[in-house]
Amino acid sequence: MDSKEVKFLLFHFYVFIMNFVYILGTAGSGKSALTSSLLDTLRAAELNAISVNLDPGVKWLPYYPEVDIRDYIDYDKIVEEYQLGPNGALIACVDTAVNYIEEMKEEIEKFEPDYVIVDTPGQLELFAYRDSGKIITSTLSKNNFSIIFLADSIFLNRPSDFVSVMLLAYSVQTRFKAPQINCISKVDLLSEDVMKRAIQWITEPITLKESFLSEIADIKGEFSERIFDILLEIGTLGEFLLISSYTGQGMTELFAELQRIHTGGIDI
Ligand SMILES: Nc1nc2c(ncn2[C@@H]2O[C@H](COP(=O)(O)OP(=O)(O)O)[C@@H](O)[C@H]2O)c(=O)[nH]1
Ligand SMILES: [Mg+2]
Repeated sequence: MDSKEVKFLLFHFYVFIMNFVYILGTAGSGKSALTSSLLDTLRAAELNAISVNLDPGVKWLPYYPEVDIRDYIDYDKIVEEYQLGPNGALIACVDTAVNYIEEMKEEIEKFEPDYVIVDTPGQLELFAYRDSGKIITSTLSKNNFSIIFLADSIFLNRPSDFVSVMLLAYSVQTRFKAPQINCISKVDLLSEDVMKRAIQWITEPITLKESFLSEIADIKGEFSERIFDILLEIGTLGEFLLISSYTGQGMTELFAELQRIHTGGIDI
């Protein structure tokens, strides 16, 4: 093989590296809205970004998915055929999706994308805590994927709410064992005071710890303190970004973090 051929192969290898980003989060946290704004951000940076919708039950999306689970699975048909309620039907749909994942992968590859943004079903547990979620991520993207974990800014109202989101973020991290960026969405809805307090909680965790411990003083105080310290040690809090898909706040930081994970030489 001469050097021209080696160069050609290297170039081909380079262009075929697809970076998968799965957006997971609590119901209604803005996963689909973030998929849309992230596509805009990546495309503005002249990257070839496509989207995959994995929510079989969604009626409307704020973006046009290049690959869509709804082309393979008919949610209404499954409800009718198996006489299931909405939650049972969604579980059946996501579990059935596993059968079509190779076909979806072929569809994705045709676009030769730099980034594949994957929008997951409304309810976090459907994707994060069922085996199908893990099968889908490993079949579609082998080990080359990251996760954006999204929680609604409503969780910034009380210290204990925020700590519970940190625990949730950690539980997703332990499930997927992938590089993960934790984000609080819809920060455009926060008052200036709550926003300031959130920034302080994130940059000076001792302030969050004090407020958290005084809020839950009567219930298992020492135990909670130890859990909080462990969360800090793991670094869960340091990685929280405050973002808004509507105003674009935090999107530059999110983009930089994604690029750092996917092209910055971090082991994934
Ligand atoms: N104010 C505000 N609303 C948002 C933002 N992102 C999403 N939403 C709204 O939150 C609701 C749920 O958003 P969606 O993307 O469907 O959430 P998903 O269920 O997690 O995919 C919708 O009414 C969105 O318009 C945001 O950044 N700011
Ligand atoms: Mg959605």
